Amino acid sequence: MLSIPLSVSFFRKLKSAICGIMGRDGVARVGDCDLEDILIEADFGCALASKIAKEVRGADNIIPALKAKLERILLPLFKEIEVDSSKAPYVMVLSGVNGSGKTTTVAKLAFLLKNRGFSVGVVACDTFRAAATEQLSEWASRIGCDIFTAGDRQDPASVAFDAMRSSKCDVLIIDTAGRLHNNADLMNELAKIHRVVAKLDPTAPHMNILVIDATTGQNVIEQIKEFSKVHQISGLIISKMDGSAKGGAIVNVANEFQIPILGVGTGESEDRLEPFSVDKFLRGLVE
Ligand SMILES: Nc1nc2c(ncn2[C@@H]2O[C@H](COP(=O)(O)OP(=O)(O)O)[C@@H](O)[C@H]2O)c(=O)[nH]1
Ligand SMILES: [Mg+2]
Repeated sequence: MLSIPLSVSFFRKLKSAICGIMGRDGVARVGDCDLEDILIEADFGCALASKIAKEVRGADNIIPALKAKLERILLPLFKEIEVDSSKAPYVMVLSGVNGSGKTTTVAKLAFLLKNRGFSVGVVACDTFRAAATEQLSEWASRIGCDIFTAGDRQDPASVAFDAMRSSKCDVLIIDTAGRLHNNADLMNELAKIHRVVAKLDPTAPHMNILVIDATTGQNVIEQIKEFSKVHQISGLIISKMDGSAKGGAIVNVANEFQIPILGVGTGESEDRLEPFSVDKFLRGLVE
């Protein structure tokens, strides 16, 4: 099945906004302010919008100049998901705010890595909502991977600990809660999962993946800052790129944090995780 081109509609809109203010000769020579406004509206954030507007000023044609600029920001951040099998179990922890797509992304990663020949277990550490374990169990039976769930009143960190101790899997993918009573609870719980996992393997968790929802806009910056306080983020997976992706916010994130983008979610099923492709991402700008 052909995947929906990432962010095409977003960049098409951006392009038509720029074309709307270009000269009669068809060449997009726009003033700093015009372009800056358009970029701010497209969620690039004020500072980056202003920087890009200044840098592409005077270009013979704004569209290719803008594309080249965005490529320079985004290209270094592409990274493949890799598993170091000498670490078995290689532990991945997925975090993110409620509804960002963590549980779905756990399933997508399990599917991807199972297809690469790894034995995979998923760990239901979102014990905050009963439905969350059920959701992950359904995914596990659909994909055909192991699942580790909580016993009665077991806390999330001990679920992770038990999973690590008993698993014979090459990879363990830990699903976490996105909302607790307050933000401090959520961050403490994540930190505790990290601590107990490290008790069994000081190098674990081997990968901390933050799942961000592409439709979120500028709030993504705040989310990254918050989660970075708990652990170093190894990479981002951007979910819901098939929706009305706020392309500008992703460029802003890339520019501000230099965190690798490990993949993008382009749908709800397990096979909808793709490597981040800058070409695809920017396609709407040039088509
Ligand atoms: N269209 C689309 N929907 C997604 C994607 N990833 C997750 N979702 C949907 O977003 C909703 C929340 O996902 P979930 O994994 O439960 O989020 P969590 O609360 O972070 O665990 C669900 O309805 C998912 O089907 C994606 O890449 N594309
Ligand atoms: Mg969930």
